[in-house]
Amino acid sequence: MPLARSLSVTSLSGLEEWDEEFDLEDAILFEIAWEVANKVGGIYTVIQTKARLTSEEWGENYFLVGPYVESNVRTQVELIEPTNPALKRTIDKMNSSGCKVYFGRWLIEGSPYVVLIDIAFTAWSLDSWKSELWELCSIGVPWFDREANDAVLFGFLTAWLLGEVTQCEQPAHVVAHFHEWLAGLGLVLCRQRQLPVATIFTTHATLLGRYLCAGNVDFYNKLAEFNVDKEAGDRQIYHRYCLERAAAHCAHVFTTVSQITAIEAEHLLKRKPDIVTPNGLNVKKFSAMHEFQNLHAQSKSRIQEFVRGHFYGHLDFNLDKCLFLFIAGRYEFSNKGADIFLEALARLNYLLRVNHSDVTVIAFFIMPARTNNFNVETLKGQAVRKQLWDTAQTVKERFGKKLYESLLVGQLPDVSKMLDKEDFTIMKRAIFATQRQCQPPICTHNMLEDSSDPILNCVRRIGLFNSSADRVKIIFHPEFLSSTSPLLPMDYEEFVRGCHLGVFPSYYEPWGYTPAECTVMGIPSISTNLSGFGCFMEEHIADPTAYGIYILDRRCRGVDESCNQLTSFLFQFCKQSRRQRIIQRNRTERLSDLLDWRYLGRVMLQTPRPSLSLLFSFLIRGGTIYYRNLCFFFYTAGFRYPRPASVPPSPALSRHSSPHHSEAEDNEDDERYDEDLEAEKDKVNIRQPYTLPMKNKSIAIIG
Ligand code: G6P
Ligand code: 1S3
Repeated sequence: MPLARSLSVTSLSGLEEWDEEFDLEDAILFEIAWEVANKVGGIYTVIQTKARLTSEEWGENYFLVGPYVESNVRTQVELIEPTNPALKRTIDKMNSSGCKVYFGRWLIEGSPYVVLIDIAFTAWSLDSWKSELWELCSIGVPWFDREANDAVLFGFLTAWLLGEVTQCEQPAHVVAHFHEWLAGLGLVLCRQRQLPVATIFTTHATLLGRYLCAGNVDFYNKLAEFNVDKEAGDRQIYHRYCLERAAAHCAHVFTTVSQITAIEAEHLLKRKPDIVTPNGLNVKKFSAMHEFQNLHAQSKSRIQEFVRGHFYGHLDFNLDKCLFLFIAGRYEFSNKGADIFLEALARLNYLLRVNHSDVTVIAFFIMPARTNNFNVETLKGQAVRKQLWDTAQTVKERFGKKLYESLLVGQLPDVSKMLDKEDFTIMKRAIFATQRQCQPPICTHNMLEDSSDPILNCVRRIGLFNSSADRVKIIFHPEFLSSTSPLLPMDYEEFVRGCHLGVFPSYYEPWGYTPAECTVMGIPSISTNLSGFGCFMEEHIADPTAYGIYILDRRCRGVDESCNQLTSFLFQFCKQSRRQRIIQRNRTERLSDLLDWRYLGRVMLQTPRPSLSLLFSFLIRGGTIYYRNLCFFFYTAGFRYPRPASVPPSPALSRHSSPHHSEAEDNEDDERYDEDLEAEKDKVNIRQPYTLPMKNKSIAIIG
């Protein structure tokens, strides 16, 4: 049994040097993660969205530590001289000992200080550090695991940095918060070297959990039964698993992002997290108040433009009756629920067809895979659309000129002569260009692994090929969105605003920022009761569905049943009228504050000089140091957002309110909906900020 695996650490060990009473003005917070100024996945969002608030709280004493990646630094970081004298000495010393450590401001909200370590520059130390790691903890990292090698370099360098900082003449009280296994070794080394650093480790997912779920395993029912060593070994991640487990056990405070991941960590990492800190967002950034409905309309029309090009020659559906659904994220086919989404789309297609629905659903899959650029057919679609637009403009100008000349001589134009032969020729040529022998493509790019790609293979199996008869169409965009794309020039936020529904039926999702982002932009979403977000919303909202937060049951139902439930959510959504969707978006957007970092259960500590042991006993009981002065996170247990006061939308009782209605829908009438809409409008215009009821105003354990 490796040594690190059996470490048992008491909550305060290593901090004997700290006074029993200390002034928090002297405390320094380091937050250490591989995703500092380096976007890989969700941890980037956590750090980036929290930075403003944490900077406000800790001011000059807050430092993020991450890897130096030149391309990121060039665009995101302003390099400056270190501001803190102890840190300046530390960086100078490290740089004169063969390291390359940079200091700067990360150009995001809050402009936090960043310490960026060039791990490649110190790669010559890798072998000796790996030997040291083996001597210390019996963790052997194989040469071929590039990510684990990076974790070793990053870990030794961060421990070196913290060691130097704490060796200054007047050492400050240092709190170091490490995120995820890639940064975890730094924490293990701090403890092993007995640095006077208070450590926090947050896991955003467990390595083993992610791997097990991606396989064909009944994960949640078997959680308590896994032979973790064997499972990690079988998947060739034993060394990574050891690093992760060692960090979790060595930390003074161990946290995770949701209750469901806390249970997973308890079984797989063998330590129960001391506290759950749900992930928030910087809601102000997304806040568009009453404007968000207009933003939806604007972005939607840009997606419609793209669709016009993509489906050229097959535009036999009404774009005004078209709903845009999407799934986005890391390409983990079954973990992120792309498998059951596709299956549900096939069932939805059947339902829409047999019910002769005039609604068309376009489902976007935004999941990055290995490609070799856009495919010709997709680019051609946008070129054809552009050409049709240009032709229409040319004919319009010629028409306008003739009309003008006719009016100048005081005559009403002879409409039959307004378009001449040449105009018709241009238009016919443009129409001929829209002829197409093939169906509109499913995938926008040339896939490198086309024949084994799970989304494409599933589409082949369910037979949804964008044919005219299908009411559900699929577009797979295997690259993250960008406003500079020649195909769909929109960034992710604009795209989300233009869609109607985000669909995230994940099987493995410790938190899940995608539905949270939809919520703050007023876009309804589907998540699951196996995702941190879904469970959080279920716990804190009396009737989530009424707010456009559909929570799929993947916990107590089999796959087929969950798939039926998802199909039913989608079908119900398709049956809503435009008016109902508008009402629902208003309700969804009202939940924004619940997801703001500011509201996620912050409580001010009223004494500026807490006793250390009390502080830590508090931390162990359920708080965590996040903010200076001291603010603590409390889990918002017990709070429930009330059911909406107005009548919940029912597809049977609706009619349109917007200028774009179809006549058929205009004819539907129901007084209750007028009232309902007015009630909703009032609530949106006079938006009342609410505060979550706090468990304690001052912390009971102090004093
Ligand atoms: C927003 C706009 C309306 C528009 C509506 C379309 O509410 O303010 O002008 O009609 O979106 O909604 P839909 O759900 O059909 O995209
Ligand atoms: C993880 O990123 P992921 O998409 O690999 O961390 C995120 C931030 O805590 C979390 O939202 C997500 O569920 C995890 O899976």
